[in-house]
Amino acid sequence: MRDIHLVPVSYFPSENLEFPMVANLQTITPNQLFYVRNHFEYPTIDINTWYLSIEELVDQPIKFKYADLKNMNKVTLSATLECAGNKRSLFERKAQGNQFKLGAISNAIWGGVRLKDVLDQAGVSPSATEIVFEGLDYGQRNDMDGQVFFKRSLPVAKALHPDTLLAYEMNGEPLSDKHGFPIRLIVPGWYAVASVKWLHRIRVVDQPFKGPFQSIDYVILKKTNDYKHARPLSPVLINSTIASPTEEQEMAVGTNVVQGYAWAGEHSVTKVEISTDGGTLWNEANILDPDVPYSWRRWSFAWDAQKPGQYTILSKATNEHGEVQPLKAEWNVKGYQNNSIHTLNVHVTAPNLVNSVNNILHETKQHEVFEMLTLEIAKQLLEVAEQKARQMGLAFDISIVDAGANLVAFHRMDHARIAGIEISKGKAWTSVAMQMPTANLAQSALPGGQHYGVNTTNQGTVTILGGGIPLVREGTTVGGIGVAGGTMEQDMEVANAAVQAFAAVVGMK
Ligand SMILES: Nc1nc2c(c(=O)[nH]1)N[C@H]1C(S)=C(S)[C@@H](COP(=O)(O)O)O[C@H]1N2
Ligand SMILES: [Mo]
Repeated sequence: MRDIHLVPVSYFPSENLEFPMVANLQTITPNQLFYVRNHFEYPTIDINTWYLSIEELVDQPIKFKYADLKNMNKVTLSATLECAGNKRSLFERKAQGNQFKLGAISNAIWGGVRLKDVLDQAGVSPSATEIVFEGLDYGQRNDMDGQVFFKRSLPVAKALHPDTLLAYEMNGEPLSDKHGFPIRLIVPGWYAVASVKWLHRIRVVDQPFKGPFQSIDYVILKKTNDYKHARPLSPVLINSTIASPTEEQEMAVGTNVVQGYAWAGEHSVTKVEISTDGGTLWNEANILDPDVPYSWRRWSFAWDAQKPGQYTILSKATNEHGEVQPLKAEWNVKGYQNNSIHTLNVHVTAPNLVNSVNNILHETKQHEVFEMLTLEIAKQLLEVAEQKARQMGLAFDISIVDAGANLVAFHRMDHARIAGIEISKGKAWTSVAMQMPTANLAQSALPGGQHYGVNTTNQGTVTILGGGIPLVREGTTVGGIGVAGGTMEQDMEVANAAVQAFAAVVGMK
């Protein structure tokens, strides 16, 4: 099963999904929202016959069953995994590969055993230089013949580091099939390609490993095919991302929260600075999380936007050695390690319906806000809308529609005089929402109806339908207020009253 909130990047030949960053400012990424990056189809694994073998330059080759590993000394640690291709699509000059935006990154607490403890049982030969990790997933590459397995190596020192783990747990749950069940390697602070999933064999060797995922991919190439000068990539660079607002978002004059994440690989984030004037003046953001090794830290900055206009917002992180994100990361053929200062444009306007909805969508605790849009609250909002309609002397046919009936509700909205409050936790909408971009969704769900405006943000989307306001996140309606019965302006006014009430109920401005 794929969580409907994950953002699809590609499905074939392998599944690649981004973490829906806009909607979730959380230190620990819930398992079902953790990004997914695969090179091949998922392997099928029978845990009864599976084992992990340690081979080659060791005193004693060993095979570990799942239970053997679970009986060893357990360690847990928090580590952010970032794909080296995260933000590839942000390079101005297009680079080859999956066009990841901001969400090929997530953070979890990993539980398992130290790789060192396992290797010590086998006894690593003093002549060893590298350890090779082999996954059970395989497939074809267009630059090679036959089937290729996913394999990577680590230098002995990083492999024996006490924080390098063989993980069987992710946030307290057994590792899921998509994230490497039964065992994956976790190499904290290094680009996540090192953290081999579906681990099966570990080989201790004394020669540099040259597999394609080590020497063709995941190397920094300045010129196409210039493998002579290729540099491997390993430790994660200092970086930060503005999770909200999003590119081209409309915001209201007044105080707006700018917030996001910063991370530093094997180092610590010590400072995050925000500019709202294109990079002239910088303000220090509040770092919201403690400094936990290998883990991203959320940050937040209250921006007082005094005048309407277009603004360029930037975020810049610094580590304990004073290393700072560059304004522009060095372009490379395969589009890796883009740690440019994150830059985006927003539009500040007088307060209106769109930006008040945006404010709700982009508050810190947004995921909780959606949880708060219960049937009870919907009833309250409906009352507010009814009251407003009465004040305006308009007759609205108002009804509450529950989550199971969303589709019906939308089809009914092309009729005049129907009002509904949409409360969907996703399920009822899945099939339709996954197949259509949000703008189309609005139109096709309203046969013959108009939609008054569409404001598409980077990952979250707010769509204003004819007289209605479904709040749409990652193409999925999660709640909203539909009003119809008057002119467009009248419908909007009624709906706006309910939006403001919603903001008040959930304790926001
Ligand atoms: N066996 C195997 N391990 C793998 C990969 C893979 O395709 N196969 N992808 C790597 C890459 S490039 C990344 S970014 C991470 C993604 O881990 P996730 O899917 O748990 O987020 O797994 C790494 N480990
Ligand atoms: Mo990756």
